Amino acid sequence: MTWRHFQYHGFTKLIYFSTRLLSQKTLLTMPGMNERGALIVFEGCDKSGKSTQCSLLVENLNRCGVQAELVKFPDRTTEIGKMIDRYLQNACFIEDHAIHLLFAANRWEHMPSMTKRLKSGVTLVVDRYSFSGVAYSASKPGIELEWCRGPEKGLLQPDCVFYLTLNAQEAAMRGDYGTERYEQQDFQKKTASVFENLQDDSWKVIDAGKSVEELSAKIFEQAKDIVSSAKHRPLGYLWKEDP
Ligand code: T5A
Repeated sequence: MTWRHFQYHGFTKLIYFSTRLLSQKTLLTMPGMNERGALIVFEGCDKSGKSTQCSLLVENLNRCGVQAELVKFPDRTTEIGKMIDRYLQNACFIEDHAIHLLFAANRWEHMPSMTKRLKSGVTLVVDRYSFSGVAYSASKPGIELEWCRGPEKGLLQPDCVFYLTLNAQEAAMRGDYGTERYEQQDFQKKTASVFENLQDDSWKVIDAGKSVEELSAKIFEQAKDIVSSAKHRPLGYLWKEDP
């Protein structure tokens, strides 16, 4: 074998073994590459403890090796979100239909990033979603529930909705209740009744009057099953089949 031949074959072998090593390593470090993450939504009236439970669920899932991230609606940091924030703080007036469309637009602007993360295997824990959008707007006089669902159709379908229930009087005793636009007991009672109309088989109703620890343990147990069963199910789209 000439020096040239040796160089050629040596180089080819080097490429071959490096490629094999790399592909083995990729398989080892990326098990279940085609598995998607679960879309887990928390809903409920104001101060029912959604944000507290969302954060705890993300922590618990990450601790047991499930990659999970928090998403919150409204996202008050985007340009649309800043308008929503001013509206909620009673700093401006926005017509009822128009604010409804802004809340929905705030979700649509996150769909590409949420879809990408779910497909890459990350579980998303979402603090409020389209059901809040519909429940709060449809509680206002003159706005039809069906009209409210329109701009939400086609958003990602949650694998599960944890619905935290707490009566309006108990909620009013929590945190800084009353500082934002919708934090009034009569209005909250109306939103609770709309939430009840929106429930389907994917909803899990949780009595939010229990302690933080008791709730988070119960939710974590159920969430582990949801993450497992979502892995190979295709992503769905909200209210797409409805007339
Ligand atoms: N909205 C929202 C719409 O109209 N359309 C939409 O499309 C959307 C997405 C802002 C408003 O916007 C409306 C709905 C709302 O009115 P937001 O930003 O989610 O929505 O409002 P927040 O103020 O962030 O959230 P909430 O007021 O709903 O509170 P949470 O998240 O339910 O409750 P949390 O966890 O912050 O806890 C509240 C207090 O209770 C205590 C906590 O320590 C805290 O002080 N607490 C408990 N106390 C006793 N026992 C427990 N188990 C407790 N859990 C929490």
